[in-house]
Amino acid sequence: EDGDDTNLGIATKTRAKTKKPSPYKVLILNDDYTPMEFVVLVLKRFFNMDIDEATRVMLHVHQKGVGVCGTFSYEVAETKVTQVMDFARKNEHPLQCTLEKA
Ligand code: TYC
Repeated sequence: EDGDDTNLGIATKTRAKTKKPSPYKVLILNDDYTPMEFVVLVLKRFFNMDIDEATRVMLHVHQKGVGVCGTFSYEVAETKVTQVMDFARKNEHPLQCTLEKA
């Protein structure tokens, strides 16, 4: 029981609204030129996957065209996309990465 003294003994617990951030998926796209090894490295480096998970996700993308790297707040997802795109460009690979509301 909380709140003011107009409360006639009825429990009326309230919470201040804490805004949970809406989740965003980071997606990686297939292309014909980026080496499989490089994609695995990206998944390990930026999404903390182990070698088995990174290989599984990379092969999924290779076969299906797109795959999910993870789900994050908008801010973190945007940062991951920028990091991956910068790393791919620096290494002269056409790898594309984007985000989508989950
Ligand atoms: N299709 C690429 C190849 O055959 C491998 C690849 C996988 C590229 C996943 C991008 O997101 C990707 N070398």
